[in-house]
Order: sequence, then structure tokens, then C-alpha cells
Amino acid sequence: MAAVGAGHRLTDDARLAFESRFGEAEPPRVARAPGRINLIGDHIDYCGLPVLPLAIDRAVRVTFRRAKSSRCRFTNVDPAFGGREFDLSELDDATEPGDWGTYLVAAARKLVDRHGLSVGIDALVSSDLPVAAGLSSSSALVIAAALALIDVNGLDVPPPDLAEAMAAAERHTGTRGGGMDQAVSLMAEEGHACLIEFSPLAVRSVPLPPGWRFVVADSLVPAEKSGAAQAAYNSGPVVAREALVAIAEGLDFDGSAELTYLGLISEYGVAELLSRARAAAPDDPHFRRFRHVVTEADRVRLALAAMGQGDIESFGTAMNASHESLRDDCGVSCPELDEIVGVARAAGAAGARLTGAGFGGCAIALCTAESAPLVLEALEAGFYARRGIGAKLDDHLFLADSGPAASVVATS
Ligand code: NG1
Repeated sequence: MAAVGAGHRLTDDARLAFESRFGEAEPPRVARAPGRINLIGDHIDYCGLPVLPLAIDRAVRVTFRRAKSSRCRFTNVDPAFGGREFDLSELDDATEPGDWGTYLVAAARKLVDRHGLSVGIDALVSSDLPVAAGLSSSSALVIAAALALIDVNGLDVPPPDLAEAMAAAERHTGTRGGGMDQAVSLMAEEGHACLIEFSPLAVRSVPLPPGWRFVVADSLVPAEKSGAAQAAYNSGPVVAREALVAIAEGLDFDGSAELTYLGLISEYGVAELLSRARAAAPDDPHFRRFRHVVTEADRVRLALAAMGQGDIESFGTAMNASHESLRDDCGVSCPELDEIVGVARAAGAAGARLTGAGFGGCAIALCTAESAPLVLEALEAGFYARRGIGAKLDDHLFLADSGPAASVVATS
């Protein structure tokens, strides 16, 4: 089970909002789940390849109390979201695609199926993570809601099991994602990047070199996960798989072994695969997606080595190449993300790339302590001022501090 600590001081606003909706009784508890930036390795987790995200110190919080029945009542400090209610004994599919209630029901349904839980919650959701910005707010919501339900039902679910269960739960909302976001939120270690491997799920903490700073910049283009954007995202895993099958057919790959990207890469190596793949899959989108997947896997490997040596230039070079590949081979960037990346690099960032799924959302820039203020300034003047963003700039442009993994704490 994720850590249960003591002594979280609820902000007066959160206490007031919680008590005005659910009344005063015993003090509520808080489930907190962080968002993430992905340092490198995008659109490859669903191919089973390692990725390197970082949990940040911005999170979704679910302030909750055990309900007297199996009913779950959620309210949100942001009135734009409105309340959601459902009963654990009769979960239906009557939720809107993309609606925030869908994520709550998905988490609850998976826990009911696996653990038969029956005690509901009264809950207030709050967040300082920008929504639909590629920082994984949906997975943080799923994880925080799940931890709250697990807590009131007295269950003990090991984090890797919960990460896999919640990745599966989120797929029920219609997005065919990998398992990166849920794993990093549950298993990150503060001050460390999180190397995640899949099948089986395994996480290794990698110390962040001193002096490395990550600037996060929101393109202001919402990275929604419904409608056309969801369809565009979901075509990624399909094309990647089709490309793998087509390319393996043209190779003398051992047909008795399970066909995976990892297996193919370890048998042939990236350079050999690329030269053979060009001939085997002349169909352009498939070859391009294949090239992205195998080269991004290689960049994760190189970036990991660079991080181990504190080699910021090499890490930045891998980030730059990753952005180019996501833009050109996957087609998941957009002009605003490209602009941010360009401004950050020109202002002295060691490297910059979009982070997460793309189609909008955030870019990140790797900086030193000296270059970070210059990059922030350049983005403020060169990107945000021109779009009239002055107030609340901190919601869109900030330095990402690493944060701890998800946990449940008592409040005082
Ligand atoms: P974001 O950026 O949170 O939408 C999505 C997937 C990840 C991964 C990245 C791209 C979900 C919940 N998350 O993340 O698994 O595939 O895109 O690397 O589907």
C-alpha cells in the first residue's frame, strides 16, 4: 500500500469547502497523487519499452472521509467541474467520454472487480496540476481516488499491482495508453527520475544530477483525451504494432518467441533494424512510427547513461532528437510546442522537447541553474507576453521540482 503518513495541515479553503459540502465530523484524510513530466521516452510505453519520467511537486488531492454506505460523492474545488456521485454496488457506463467523473468510475470499478470493495467516500478534489496539459492530471486523479477508496476499505494493495490495475482502468475510459503515468505517480522517489520497465513492471530510481533544472512551458493548446484527439492518440499503438508485425515478417525472427519491440531490438540492434525496416515496410507512416519507436528506445538508453554521468549536453541532445522524432515521425507536435522548444533552445537550454502525448500540452527544457532564469525570461517575453498571458503565468510556465510518490495522510 502507498505510504500512510500523519500530519497534513489542510488549507483553510479545503477544510471549509469539504465541511460545507459534507459537514463537520472526524477530520478528513488526504490522498495525494503527483503529476509528471516525461524527461524522455514518449509514445513507446505502450510498446513495452522503458521510459524516464519525473514525478513533480504538483498533484491532485482527494480530501475524503469514509461514507456510511457504498455511495461515493465527489465535489471539486473548481466549480467548473461540478459534483459527481455513484454507488459502488451499481456502477454503470453512463458517463460522458472525457468527463472527469469517468476517471473516478473507472478507478472504482477496477477496485470493485478486483477486491470487492463496498465502502464509499465523501470526497473533495483539488489540484494544482494544469488540466489537459500532458502532465498526467487524469492518471493522478485516478490514483488519488483509488488510494482514497483503498484507504476507507482497509485494503493493502502493493504499488506495482495498483499501477497496473489503474493503467487498465484508464484504458476503459477509451485511451489505449501504456503504464508510465500510473507507475511514476505511485512509485517515484523524490529527487530522482524514475526508470520504468514493463512486462514485468519494474521501477528504478535514478538520482537527478545536482544543478539540473527542468522548465515546464504549456503550449496553451489543450491536450484533450476525447474525440478526435483520443482517436489520434489511439492510432499510435495500432500503427506501432502493425509496423512491428510487418517488419518482423521480412526478417528471420524466431517465430516461436513472443514478438516484441524489446525482443527485436535486442536481437538485431537499432541500426540494423532501421536499414532492414526501410525495405520491409515501405509504407511510410508505418516505417516512420517504427523508426520513432526504436530510436526513442535508444535515446532513453543514451539519456540514462548521460544522467548517470551528469552529462547535461548529451542528455539535452537526446531530448532535442526526441522532439524532432515526435514531430516528424509521429506527427504529435504542433506549431506552439515547436515554438516553445525553439525559444528555449535559443535562450540556452541544453535540450527541449514536448512531454507526454503531445497534440498540445507542455514542453520541457533542460537547463542549468544559470540558464534556467534566462530560458524562463525568454519564454515569458517571446511566447506568453505575445499571447497576452501575464496574470497567473505560473500556471503555464514554471520550474518543475521533483516531488514524492502518491500517499494518503491524516489531517490535523
Ligand atoms: P499523457 O501525456 O498524460 O496524455 C499519454 C499516456 C502515456 C504515454 C504518453 C506518451 C495515458 C494515461 N497516458 O500520457 O501512457 O503513452 O501519452 O508517451 O494514456
